[in-house]
Amino acid sequence: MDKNEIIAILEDIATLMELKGENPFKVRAYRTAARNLENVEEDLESVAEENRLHEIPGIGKAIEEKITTLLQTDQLPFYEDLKNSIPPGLLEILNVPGLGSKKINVLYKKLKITSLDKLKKACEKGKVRKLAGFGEKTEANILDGIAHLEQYSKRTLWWSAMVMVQPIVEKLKKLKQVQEVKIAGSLRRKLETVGDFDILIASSNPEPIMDWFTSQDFVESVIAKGSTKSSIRLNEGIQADIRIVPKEQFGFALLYFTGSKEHSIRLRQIAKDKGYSLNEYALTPLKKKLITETDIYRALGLTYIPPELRENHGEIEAAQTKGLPHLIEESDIRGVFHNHTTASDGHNTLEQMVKGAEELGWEYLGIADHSKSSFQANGLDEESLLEQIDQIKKINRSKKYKTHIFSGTECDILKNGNLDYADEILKQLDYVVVSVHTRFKLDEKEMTKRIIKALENPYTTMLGHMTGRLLLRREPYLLNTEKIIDAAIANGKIIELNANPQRLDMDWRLWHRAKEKGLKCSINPDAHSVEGLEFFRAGVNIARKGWLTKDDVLNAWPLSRVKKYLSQS
Ligand code: DGT
Ligand code: CA
Ligand code: CA
Ligand code: ZN
Repeated sequence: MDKNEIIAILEDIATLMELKGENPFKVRAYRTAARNLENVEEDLESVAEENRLHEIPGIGKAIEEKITTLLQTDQLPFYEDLKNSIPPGLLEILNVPGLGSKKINVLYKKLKITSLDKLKKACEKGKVRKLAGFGEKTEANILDGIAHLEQYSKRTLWWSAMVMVQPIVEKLKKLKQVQEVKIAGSLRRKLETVGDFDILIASSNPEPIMDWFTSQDFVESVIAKGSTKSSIRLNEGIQADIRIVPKEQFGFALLYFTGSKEHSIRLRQIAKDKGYSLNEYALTPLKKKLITETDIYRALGLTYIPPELRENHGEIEAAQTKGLPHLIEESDIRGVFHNHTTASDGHNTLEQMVKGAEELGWEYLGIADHSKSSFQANGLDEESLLEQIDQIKKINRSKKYKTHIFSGTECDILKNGNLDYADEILKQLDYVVVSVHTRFKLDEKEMTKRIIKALENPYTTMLGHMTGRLLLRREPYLLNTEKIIDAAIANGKIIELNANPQRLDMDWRLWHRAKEKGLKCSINPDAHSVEGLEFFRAGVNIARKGWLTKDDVLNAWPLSRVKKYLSQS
């Protein structure tokens, strides 16, 4: 077991103990231990072998023993017992935004609340507001939070969905009856979250495929089974719809089941206006053989529309006039800017990150560790940041890597819109990403003003994760996105497209218009490890959904153009 897993378990233990209402000093001891472990740079196993764990501040005998057990056996009976001693419904309540373990303990003790359902009913009856420390506002927030959770539980992040569906598709491809397999629906349109999986297969012999599909280990239950159409529930709880069509219908079926519904409705209307009828089987009465989606679009007088754009956001009109943009592709990316190292809360060192970027074939890599106010993320004080700038200069001069390193920061936007470092520091950096990490609860006006002030700072290069949302976990903070986009353009600043699959922020629905107004984008993985660099792919998907071309995206530009841009901004 590695350090990060152990830290997560120690934090979990603290939360669970707090849920049970245990001694706050004991709870704090686990939190402190977890935090101090973050700062240990040595290999934890060697520290343990040399019996030096207790030398780490905040780690006493009891916690030392637990860490040793975890390192040696990958398990901790104390932790398992603790988990088992808590009603599972209480753990679920932990997911309600704004409800911490202390408050949940009060709900449990005073109102015997042990599940989300019971909590919802108690709020509806006005029982929660009467508890000390709760009040009407808290009660309303809890109800709001539960409503969001119910929505969240119906969908899955695109990135996680792909991890589940990809191996299934690979297995299907190997079946001899299968002529072609495609993922359809929102998954193919690369929507940030998906409701279910739609898998389309071409075959002249569907029965054996359906028999295979409905009897696999990954299937939890079969919802409906027919010879050409089935629905199953995967072990992960997600539904998958599978349809099998003859090869000659494949293009039509693919077009139909890719959707979106709104896009398809428009296509059917265009067909109708031309005197045809379009459905998932054919375009009648056209006799000509239409094989691919491209053929079908062409028959309707349209150029091919990539799945990402099929949202009825103006793509039909653009395809009628051959005006679709040449969308950015993964291979256009030449580097990325928003990345963390072990200097703040990343899991890999600067050089490991550079090596990772080099392996991806990138011309440049920007390092943007957290700033000093982000103490929860081990933000850098001025001295450490200046050291990092020096370190980067040395590595660049040494020409040890093919990838050029830019020194940057992810600088906190303070409550009043000021930045977390003074100008003398900021001016020594190649670029500055500015982000909100605290005080999420400001009203819309104040939050908008705060962010615009940060955009007006001459040293700001780009705005990080604009809305602070975490998909299926946390709603955006209140802000006027239109005003922020306009302020970014007016001040010549970039807005990032944070490519972390849980953020994908700024949202694709805003990019199309923003880029027409002149806004530039940077696709930023917000990587906290070498593997995290891979998130750039999720960002490219969303950039495509936002109609972006490689010219709209800073990190698709060659090194020389980027250097010039950064030196002028
Ligand atoms: P999701 O699953 O909620 O993330 O979104 P989709 O788009 O994957 O929707 P889903 O799975 O219900 O259906 C897959 C596709 O099938 C959808 O994108 C378009 C097509 N489709 C489904 N229902 C209808 C419908 O009532 N009318 C039309 N025209 N197409 C439909
Ligand atoms: Ca779907
Ligand atoms: Ca479906
Ligand atoms: Zn951040």
